[in-house]
Amino acid sequence: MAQTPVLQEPQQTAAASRNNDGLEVLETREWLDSLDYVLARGGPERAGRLLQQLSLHARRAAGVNLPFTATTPYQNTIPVRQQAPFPGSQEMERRIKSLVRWNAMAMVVRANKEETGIGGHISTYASAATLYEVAFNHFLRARTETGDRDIVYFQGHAAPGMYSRAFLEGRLPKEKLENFRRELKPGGGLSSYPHPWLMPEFWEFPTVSMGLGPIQSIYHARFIKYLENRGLKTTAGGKVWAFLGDGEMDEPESLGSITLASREKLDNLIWVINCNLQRLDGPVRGNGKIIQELEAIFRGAGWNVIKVIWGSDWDSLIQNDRDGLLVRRLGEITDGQYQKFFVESGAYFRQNLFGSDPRLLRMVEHLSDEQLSRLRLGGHDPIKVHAAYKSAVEHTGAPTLVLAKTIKGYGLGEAGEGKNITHQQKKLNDDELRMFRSRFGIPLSDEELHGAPFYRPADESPEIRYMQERRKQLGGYMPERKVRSKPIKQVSESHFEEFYKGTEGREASTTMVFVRLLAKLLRDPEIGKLIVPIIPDEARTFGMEALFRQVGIYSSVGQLYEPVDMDTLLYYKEAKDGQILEEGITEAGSISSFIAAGTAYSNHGINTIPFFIYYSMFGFQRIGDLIWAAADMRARGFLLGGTAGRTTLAGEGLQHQDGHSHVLALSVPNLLAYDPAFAFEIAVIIQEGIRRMYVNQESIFYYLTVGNEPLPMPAMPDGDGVREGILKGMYRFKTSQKTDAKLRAQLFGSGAIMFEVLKAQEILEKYGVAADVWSVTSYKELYREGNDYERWNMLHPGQAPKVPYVSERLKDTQGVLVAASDYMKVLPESIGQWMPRPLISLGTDGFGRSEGRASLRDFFEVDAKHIVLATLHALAREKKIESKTVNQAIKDLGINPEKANPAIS
Ligand SMILES: Cc1ncc(C[n+]2csc(CCOP(=O)(O)OP(=O)(O)O)c2C)c(N)n1
Ligand SMILES: [Mg+2]
Repeated sequence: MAQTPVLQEPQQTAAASRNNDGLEVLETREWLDSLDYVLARGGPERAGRLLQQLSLHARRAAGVNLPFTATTPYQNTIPVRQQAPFPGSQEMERRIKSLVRWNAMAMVVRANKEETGIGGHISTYASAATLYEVAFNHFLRARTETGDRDIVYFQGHAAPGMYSRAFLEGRLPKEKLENFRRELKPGGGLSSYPHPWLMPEFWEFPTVSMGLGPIQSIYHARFIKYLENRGLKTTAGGKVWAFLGDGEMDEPESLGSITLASREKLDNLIWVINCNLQRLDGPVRGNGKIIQELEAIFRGAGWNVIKVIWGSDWDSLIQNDRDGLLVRRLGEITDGQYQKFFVESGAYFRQNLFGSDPRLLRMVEHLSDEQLSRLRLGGHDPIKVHAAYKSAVEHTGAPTLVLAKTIKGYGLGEAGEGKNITHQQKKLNDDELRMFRSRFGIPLSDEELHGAPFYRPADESPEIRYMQERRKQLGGYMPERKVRSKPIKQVSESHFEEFYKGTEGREASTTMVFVRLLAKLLRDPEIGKLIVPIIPDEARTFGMEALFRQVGIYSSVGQLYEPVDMDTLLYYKEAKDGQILEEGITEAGSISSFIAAGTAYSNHGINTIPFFIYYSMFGFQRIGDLIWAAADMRARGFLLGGTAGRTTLAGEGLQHQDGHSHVLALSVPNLLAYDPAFAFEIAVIIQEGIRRMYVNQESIFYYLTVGNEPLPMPAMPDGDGVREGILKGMYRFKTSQKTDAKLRAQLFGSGAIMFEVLKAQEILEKYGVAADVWSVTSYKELYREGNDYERWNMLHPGQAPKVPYVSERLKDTQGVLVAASDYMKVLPESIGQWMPRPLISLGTDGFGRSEGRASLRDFFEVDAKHIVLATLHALAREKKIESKTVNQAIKDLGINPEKANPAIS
């Protein structure tokens, strides 16, 4: 129950209002007095029941329909009398907070003095300092009594505050702070924002691409419950905290999954939204109220919402507001206007907020303008923030949202407090530094101020001792990233052997092969339980429904219904210990689960191995930023682009047919990308992936494309170098038997197009061309290695040059070079520079079409006949054959030379 009940006056005409005014006031007072009596006797619960009965009665008796409202009045959710007492020393914590504020500000100011334009943010942390300090001193547990830990997503551009605190804790030396945003300085610096890739012992979650922290925190909290329900995580009780911006809530990823959190009753999740009412350019909702808007959204979604709007200074004003006049007035004012109040004088505040009604003016007549302008907001009051957090951690059955009202740039005064420019403020002049120093009581003299020096009291000072003691009580420092898991044992070879033999003429798609391998791995006594299959509602598309029954679909409540297909072998089995994460139609949610599972080795000391399979088109281009975050976070696991290939996915057309995910995959530095053609290639790649990621503990992850075209899977060729070649990116799959031929070619195929290349090899024999066929499993690996060696050679003149794998493998080959894949031409071209002769690349540039495979491959010019044509064309270019032979071939092969160019049609 809220504190003083606020009267929502019904709308009425002006005349009625005049006639009834006196009577209404009297009547209202009588009702309120009665309610107060009930409250005093029966408590808030009894009062709540009574109000519900009243509203029911009014509806039944006279059809009175109270207007739907998802919001509560514009006041704190926790009434003063239910507020938990503050457990620490307020004075000491204020002093510590001031020191953190100072050094955070100094870090940005100094960095920009040294190098103009280096950037950084002062005002975000300035507004959030209390929200963080209360959490650091009382709530965020690096280790709980049971050995669990809290997981914290820090707001990306509040990073200076986290560095500043770590400096005071003695964890970061001054030199590092000097090099904020200068990571290439000798000795290293500090990342602008949280980047585990760059600061692997400090940051855990890259949150600065806004919206990614919110969605990841939800799926992380859910993944923790999954680990617990499956018996993989034995410690419990940790919370997931996410500190977020109010502007950040505009990102679709921020709000898109909030109902998952309530549906799954994630009471281990707490969001703190810093409602400073501003984003980068200006107000978040100048003409509205972001706190009320978010309250409505989250309450509607089933969250426990705690508003922290007014500081303790407002308590008596609000308590004396018997008729709810003040709270109503506070609720009328727009955020844009509040922002104006923050920067204006107390007189302006009095006149414009309270001046609308003489009764309001009377409420504040005992306060001077100065006192009025200093009335603190809830988000700057440790008592209110503490009470909110305490209530949040104790809440059960639903996630909690704390909405804290603050001022952006708090404490910056003229330099930007509450101003629209504040987000970008990076410089303070001497006067402004002096003001900041005095306001927060930093013991630096005027002379010392110039240059904004860092300030850290001695280790023995009461401030440092206090903060160290608090962190000790809470189990250690935060943030801190470490690898908490041990390597796993090498996986048994036996799971993979079947795939080396091939399918002996039977047809199987590479997706089927993958699913079969996954099913085997799931049965492994060691790693089986660690595997996390993740699917965004496509299991049937990928032929994975057999897994439903084998390992079950995770559901926190089990299966509360009799599935419609119960009598079938492969029924839709949900279970509390189900292993599959069937995420529904959300690639963003699924990759968030992938990230949670792929980083559990560090976050929770559990080596879960995620396999996330999805429509390849909806991976890199749809959720590329989350994949980038996964890379930054050193996530491990396998991404599987299913139904891949622009021409291999028949029928689905322009939106589904992916011919570029491998090009986009080039951009992710620690990702290995493979386009396997055969079952044995998949087996080799996955076996090696598990070894490198979970035995060797390398910070890499994998992308494999798998197709749905049924094809006969051959046996793995004998010979050394095949396994190595598969992993390094290429190997010779089939050497031409035509030893006497004068005309020669080397053909490169990948994925399903490999089979077109093999067909082309046969046709070419009819033209007297002996072609060897290579399987290129990974252009990306070849490209990476080629560049690596190229660079080394450039930097080491006079030394024996390193030879890229491509060059080494092709050096003794003869003939023209032709590559064909189901991806853009640029993919093979990316390694052309290390080939001994010019390469002709066939690929699928352009928009897809709804068509069958044969027509698509003809349209995109990647089928056998076009590979033959490209080879003959290359031979003619080399003057090995005459152009009329090529012309004849065009006719014989039935190619229309005037057909439209697929790349631009
Ligand atoms: C996806 C994305 N878009 C844009 C930005 C650039 N950006 C950084 S901070 C910011 C404003 C943040 O406002 P808010 O979330 O309210 O945070 P505050 O600083 O006010 O706490 C913007 C637009 C970003 N970091 N990420
Ligand atoms: Mg903001």
